[in-house]
Amino acid sequence: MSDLKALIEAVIKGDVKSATADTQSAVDGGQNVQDILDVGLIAAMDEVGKRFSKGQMFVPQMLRSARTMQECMKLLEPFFQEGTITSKGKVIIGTVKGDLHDIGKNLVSMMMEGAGFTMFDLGVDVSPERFVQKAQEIEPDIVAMSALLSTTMPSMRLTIEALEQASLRSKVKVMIGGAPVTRKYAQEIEADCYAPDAGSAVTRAKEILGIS
Ligand code: B1M
Repeated sequence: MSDLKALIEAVIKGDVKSATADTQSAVDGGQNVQDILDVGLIAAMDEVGKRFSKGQMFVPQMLRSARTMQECMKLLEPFFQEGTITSKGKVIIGTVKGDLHDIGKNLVSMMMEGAGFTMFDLGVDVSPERFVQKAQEIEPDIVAMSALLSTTMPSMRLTIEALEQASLRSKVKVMIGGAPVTRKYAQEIEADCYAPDAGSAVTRAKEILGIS
């Protein structure tokens, strides 16, 4: 694995120009794309989170790093396409109410789309009512929710309750994920599955729909 240090530094600094150039040169140099993502971009965001916790970085810088990562992810997106034509299923995805973090959710959406799912991305700050409304409209196979804040996790439970109230719960599978979310929490709120990362989100989605 070649050195991804420069890329990590550029993402931490929020230097879009250098970071995208480093990503492109890693791709052109034959670096494994999954490594660029995991060992480069995601590791950089982990470091940003640590520095934020220690008071060494603040929200505007965190936002710049996030934008930088998103630009780099665009360069990697074509590599996560499986080239499937038939849809593996319809998935509504969104970051729950009160939560504006979308990088992980976008990554999950990108990987799932690449694996052949038809994605309906509702964006961030998605209320239970909005999830229900979209589910009524498109009759998805999966409702997928992301939360990055422990304070917004309860919205996942509220969304499941709202699906129940709309008589939709038995018709859809619910998948949840995000840094503070755990398997135990998924069991507690009776979600159908929990995925710790974007790669396993694809595997778990296939499992719960009984497809390969
Ligand atoms: Co925020 N933030 N942030 N932030 N932020 C965290 C999450 C935090 C852990 C930082 C910290 O304190 N160390 C902390 C949360 C603490 C907690 O509650 N547990 C935090 C905080 C406190 C806040 C604010 C409250 C700060 C403030 O204003 N005082 C504020 C809240 C705003 C709001 O949402 N209402 C806030 C704001 C922001 C920014 C807007 C500046 C920016 C987000 C920009 C954006 O997303 N467009 C931001 C960022 C960038 C972060 C960190 C640094 C990075 C998050 C990230 O993108 N990681 C983050 C620290 C950290 O996570 N280390 C932090 C990379 C991404 C690929 O990982 O999203 O975890 P992640 O996704 C993973 C998995 O979780 C999983 O797959 C992905 C990887 O494969 N996954 C799923 C995600 N969703 C899934 C769904 C699935 C399955 C898997 O199925 C459906």
